[in-house]
Amino acid sequence: MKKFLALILAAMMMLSLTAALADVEGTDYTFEAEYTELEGLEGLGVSGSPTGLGLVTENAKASNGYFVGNLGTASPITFIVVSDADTVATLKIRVGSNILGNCAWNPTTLKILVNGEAVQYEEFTTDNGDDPMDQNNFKVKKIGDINLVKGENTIVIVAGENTYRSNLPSAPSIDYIRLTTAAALEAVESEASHDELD
Ligand SMILES: [Ca+2]
Repeated sequence: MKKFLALILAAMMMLSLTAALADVEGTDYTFEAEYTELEGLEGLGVSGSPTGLGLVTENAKASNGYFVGNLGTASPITFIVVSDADTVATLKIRVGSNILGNCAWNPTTLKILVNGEAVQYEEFTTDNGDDPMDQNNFKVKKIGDINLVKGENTIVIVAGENTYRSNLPSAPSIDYIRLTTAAALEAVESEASHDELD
């Protein structure tokens, strides 16, 4: 009987593993970083430290025309996403180099937290690219599948342990996050950001 149960358990584990490896099907939801609540955040600039909406920069190659950048440990970007069900979603982020040169981002150098839990993801890199007029060189990076709960969820992206900006921890510039899921999602966005940018 024990052996039988063990077999059932093994089969179930394999099934759930298969499910985890398959791409999540559903709708793509894009949430712009510039619409998150930026008030009270302190950034990390080349000269001086931008704060709040000062973290937003206009850029023709950014989705919605803006991105947030010059981020440090005191400027976590927090996306608040309301889901109509407990669900799994594939998380992608569109990030730029923030003119930091070649940087490697991984769960140590860049923390991504979903409902307070650090997401383990494969390292990705950003670089300034070849175009001197576009030193952000935005790219979409797949982070992986995350669990969302019914109701409010927080997805935080914040500088981890690194020395990428003048020996201080920084982060890539962030254009947006994209979630693909079967659930219906809605973002809670900053009125101040909408008032300023729309
Ligand atoms: Ca954007």
